[in-house]
Amino acid sequence: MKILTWISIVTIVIGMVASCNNNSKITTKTNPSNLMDYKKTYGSSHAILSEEELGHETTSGPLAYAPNIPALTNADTVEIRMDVQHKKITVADGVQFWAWAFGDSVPGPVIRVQVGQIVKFKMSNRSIETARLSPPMPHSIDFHGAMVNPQDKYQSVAPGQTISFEWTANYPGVFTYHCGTPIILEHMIYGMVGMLIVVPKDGFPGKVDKEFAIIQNEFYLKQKKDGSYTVDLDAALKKQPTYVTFNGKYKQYVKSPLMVNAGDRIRLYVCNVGPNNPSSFHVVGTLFDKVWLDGNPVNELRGMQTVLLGSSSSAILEFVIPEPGTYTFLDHELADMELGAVGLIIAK
Ligand SMILES: [Cu+2]
Repeated sequence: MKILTWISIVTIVIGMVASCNNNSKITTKTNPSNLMDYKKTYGSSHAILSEEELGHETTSGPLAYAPNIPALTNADTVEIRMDVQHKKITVADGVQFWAWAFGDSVPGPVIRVQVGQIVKFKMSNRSIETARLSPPMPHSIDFHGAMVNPQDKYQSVAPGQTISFEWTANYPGVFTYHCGTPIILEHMIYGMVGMLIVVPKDGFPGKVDKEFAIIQNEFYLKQKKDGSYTVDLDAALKKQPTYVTFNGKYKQYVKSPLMVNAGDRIRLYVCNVGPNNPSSFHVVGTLFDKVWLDGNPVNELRGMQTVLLGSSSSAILEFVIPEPGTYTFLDHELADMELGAVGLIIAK
């Protein structure tokens, strides 16, 4: 009996050790936290404010206009310029207003950099150029994807001034950027919002057939006596948007759907820049095979129907278009759909 008992104990212990070894091997290989096991860079030199003469160029660097995704720059340092302008933009048919814009669009351009890259950012406040039509205004930029002293890098820039600062991309993901000058809500509903994509060092895992960037934002507008439109801060304080749009225009992808092929694996970079309300992002007729919350592959969920994105939250969504047809993507908070947060994907 004693010998048998000892044999069983020894067998169990060996089994446990073996299984521990197995587990630790498996853990080492697949533990997603290893994706985060790399050097991060904190802090950088002070931002510089200058009276630099404004050139004609309003943007430069790895930028594109959603739904397009910009190409990556393959260098340790990436230079990005994105000036602030006041310009008239169209939100829906017959609805235009004087927006405050990063670059020359609302939302601002999609920026794409890679983990480890140093971003050398420069922004001129060119609101003074249209002073007769839209009063000059201080502006700033707040990158949710950066780790810096906000009082320094995100300080307000007077009309006619230029700010330069740098930061290092530490975390992969999809991040909001916005103007942080008070009243922040007002600056954001005037259009100062955008999306930054930070690609992991080895790229996002897996291959897809098509990629699109979708930025959801709210517009709060009121019509003036002369028929033109302007921002309605009271409506924004009540969180009652006039329009909720994908990439800045009311139902634009109903008129001009995103075109794909049946069987395609699609990757959407979705960012709800708000500024007030959540988005319940959904695609009719498929399920999200993978969801990376905030766009970080470590935060993976599978088989999701709807992804809840709070204001300034994001996700990368991967799904297969199962067969030819028309697939509606929408904010399933259905009032938002009626206000414009809806589009179509057509699969041939
Ligand atoms: Cu601003």
